[in-house]
Amino acid sequence: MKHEDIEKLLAEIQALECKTAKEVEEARIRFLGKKGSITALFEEFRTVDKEVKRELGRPLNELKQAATARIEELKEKIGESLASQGSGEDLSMPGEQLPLGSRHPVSIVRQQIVDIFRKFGYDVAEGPEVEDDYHVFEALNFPPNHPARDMQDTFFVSAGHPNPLLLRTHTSSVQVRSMEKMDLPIRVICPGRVFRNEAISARAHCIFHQVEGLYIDEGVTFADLKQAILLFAREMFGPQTEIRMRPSYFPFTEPSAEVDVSCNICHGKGCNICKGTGWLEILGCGMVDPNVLKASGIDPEKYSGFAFGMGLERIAMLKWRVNDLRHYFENDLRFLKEFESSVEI
Ligand code: 2U9
Repeated sequence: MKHEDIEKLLAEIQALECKTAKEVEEARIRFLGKKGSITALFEEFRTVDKEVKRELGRPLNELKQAATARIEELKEKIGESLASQGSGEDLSMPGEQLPLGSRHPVSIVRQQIVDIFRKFGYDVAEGPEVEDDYHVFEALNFPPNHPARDMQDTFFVSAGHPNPLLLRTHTSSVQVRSMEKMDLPIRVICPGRVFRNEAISARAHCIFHQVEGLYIDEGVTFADLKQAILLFAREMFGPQTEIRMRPSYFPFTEPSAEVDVSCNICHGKGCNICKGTGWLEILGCGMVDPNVLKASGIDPEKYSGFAFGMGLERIAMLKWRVNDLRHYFENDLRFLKEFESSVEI
């Protein structure tokens, strides 16, 4: 072990330059690692005689200190320049373009319907999906033993007697809440998700979406209902659209009707969409039953009203000729991309 060995390493250390953190670490290992050249000198130092120890002890220690300090200095320098470079990315480059998604067909139809009724002066109201028996059935004139209240048709959340919690089977509960709190006249439209205990198939699903509407004022008649539905149908399906009404029954309306629109695919000639009839069923409606008005504290002698309801999946099925309800809930991109051109941004 000679003085020159130490001096040679010291010169190397002082001249050491590194460009990356990896190079600094490699240099540290080369000089100070277990098998590093400075470590090797320290091992040799243990074997030399006293006189050499006295002579080379201090320079050897100084060599180690100089190496450690230089390595630390280089580490700091590289750390600073990395920080000043940020992540190394060129931030002036244009970003990667994210693919634009498309609106779901049910959302598109809901928005169209809501926009039409907004134009007619209706407010939009929303309410809870977990509702109580009172707002879904009792206040809407459903008799206590009505089949819709059966466990086979309704998802119950809690058994609570006499007013169990359940998943609403229609959005009519929102209109009941509007009648409870809004001043008259009421013109309200209620879009929302509803739940029915149905076996899932191409034609039925346990979750679907509705838009319901309610109009209450003095002197509202069936003629007003018919005109509102006709105007809506022409806005929604085109100005040539005709409607027809067929008598029906709902616990909450009397009289009640189902509404068909003229098939704008075959224009009445008969096709497989309208099953050869020239008509497509799109909604149900009627004059609000006096018992329903009374239940929410509205005097049926003074006020009358009409209501209507429609299923959005069904309307979207007719519009885009979708043949299986399950497509709406599967989020298959091949299906969703079909509606890209319908996006209005
Ligand atoms: C109040 C009073 C009356 C809402 C109405 C219908 C007729 C109707 C169905 C269409 C297809 C439900 O989605 S569907 O299965 N709805 O036929 N709905 S009248 O009547 C109301 C609502 C609220 C207070």
